Amino acid sequence: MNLTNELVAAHLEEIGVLMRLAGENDFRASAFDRAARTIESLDSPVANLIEQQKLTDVKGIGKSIAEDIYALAETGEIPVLSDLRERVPDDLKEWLRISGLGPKKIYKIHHELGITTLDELKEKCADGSVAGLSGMGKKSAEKILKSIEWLEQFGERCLLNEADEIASALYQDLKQLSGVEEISVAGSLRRWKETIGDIDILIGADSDHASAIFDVFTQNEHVVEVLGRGDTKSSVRTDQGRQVDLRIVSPKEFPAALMYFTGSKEHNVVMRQRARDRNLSLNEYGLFKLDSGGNTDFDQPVKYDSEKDIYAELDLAWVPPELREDRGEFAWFEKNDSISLLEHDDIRGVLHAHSTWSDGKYSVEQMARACIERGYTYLGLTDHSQTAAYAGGLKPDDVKRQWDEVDQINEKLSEEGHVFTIFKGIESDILSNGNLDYDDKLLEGFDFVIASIHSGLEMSRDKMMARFKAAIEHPATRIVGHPTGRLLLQRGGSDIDLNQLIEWAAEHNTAIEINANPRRLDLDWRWGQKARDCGLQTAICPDAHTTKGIDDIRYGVQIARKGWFEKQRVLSTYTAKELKDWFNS
Ligand code: DGT
Ligand code: CA
Ligand code: CA
Ligand code: ZN
Repeated sequence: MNLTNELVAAHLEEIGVLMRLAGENDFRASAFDRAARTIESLDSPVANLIEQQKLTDVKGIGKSIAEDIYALAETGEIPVLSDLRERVPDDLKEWLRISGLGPKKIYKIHHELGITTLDELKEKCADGSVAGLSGMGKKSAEKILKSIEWLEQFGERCLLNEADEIASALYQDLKQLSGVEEISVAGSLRRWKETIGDIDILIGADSDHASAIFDVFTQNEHVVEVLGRGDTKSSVRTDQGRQVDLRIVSPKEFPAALMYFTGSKEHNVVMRQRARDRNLSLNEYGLFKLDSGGNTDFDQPVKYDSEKDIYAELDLAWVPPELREDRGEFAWFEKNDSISLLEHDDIRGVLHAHSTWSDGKYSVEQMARACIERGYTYLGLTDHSQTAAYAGGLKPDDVKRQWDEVDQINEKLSEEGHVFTIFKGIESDILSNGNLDYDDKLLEGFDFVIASIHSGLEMSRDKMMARFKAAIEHPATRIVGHPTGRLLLQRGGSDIDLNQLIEWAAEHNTAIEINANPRRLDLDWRWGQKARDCGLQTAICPDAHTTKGIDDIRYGVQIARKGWFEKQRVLSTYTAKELKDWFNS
């Protein structure tokens, strides 16, 4: 086993969680949490310390936890963890997926009400038993119920990054096999939907290769269960519980099959109707003429070599997969040959990132260097503001000290020959009365302000809108952060009028970010047409709390494309100079 720092930290963290679920001493559980954090933030590989038997030299790693880690290195297991995994009921582990319910509360409910299943929990929330527990109350019980509903609705889906990682690994594995002439991801992942049900992969290969390709697919190291296997399709479940469908069609059929299995269903319905209107029939096998009875005449195929050819037969230009949702693409591609959408290479800098000054895991300098390594030319640093005490928000004094540090690092980087700018930003909470989180004088000193709501997300629509209005009208606000506050597959967003918000923001020359964290992807792409009509600006904001978090920009770019954003309306494509001018405009 390759023992990375992350992997060791994950094991320790799991011990902490399971200990609490088992109702054990919270103090001991916390020691595992702390150790996990420590290992995670080590500068060097923990594997070296293990090899030299020097774990206890690390502050925060005691003798007993060190023994656990050595055991992990030697045997691939930690006895305490194996024991806990056995002892804690699987149903209780399921409860962890309920947003707002931590392991301590879970144990309390489980222990005091003597229940273990999700159904029992629902019952006890509804009948007031949960509300009656000390430290719970009616509000918490209602929240739990709502979260369970969410879980039941979306539990079978996963976040974009998870699906993307699984699909890429399988894709790499399969594409090099002999006989594979064409291969593509299809379905919602090719369309870059914000969450993914199952992963679809399509291969074009002659049928005599199919069996060998399916063998490799079903024997992949991440596959834990084969759900089905036929001559042209096989479905598996991966170790993270995701379903993957692999279909193999003949290379000739590949373009039509790819179009069909990319979807969306809504897009396909319109495409099929367009075919009918032209006396044609479109299906997963190809494009065919209709016979005199109006049925598909499989003996009269229309020739095509690509998706583009098929679209052309239906009087359309090729539609990028992101736009295949029946949301205006037909009107556009009837009239236009193409569309200019944001591209990954257009992104010049990183806006919205946190450092150790608030709840980020890396220093300002580390974050800046990580941006440089990735070829970006600026970092819009935005730690949390003072009210976000839970996230280490900056007091006015901290702000000034941070500014000094930014000046120093900017100078140092410039002396080293880097053309790079760290902008002094802040992610200011929008307080419940709509005020920003510092006085105007201090706010003026920032290069730019992202205004976000982090608490009181459940206020009424009117109150929420009043908060946003005040924040947008404040001259310091340049970008509105994650407007709905939703956490995908965990909790819904605030009840707000996004049409109105987009109009206000556009009127005030304020951008609304596309928060690129796969958990958020907020602004949602469905508002793309409204944004386009209003000329709304956006920024692709990774909301990075780690250096790796910067790479979430990838998902933000895809969502911006799905929302019809072209380069010009995306601040992250500006040069540092252009951005500075825009901040001051
Ligand atoms: P998902 O898996 O829920 O994230 O969403 P999709 O879009 O990947 O849906 P999936 O996996 O059920 O099917 C993949 C594509 O295949 C879908 O986008 C369109 C096409 N497709 C599947 N079933 C049907 C159908 O009954 N009618 C039509 N028109 N297309 C279908
Ligand atoms: Ca799918
Ligand atoms: Ca599927
Ligand atoms: Zn943030």
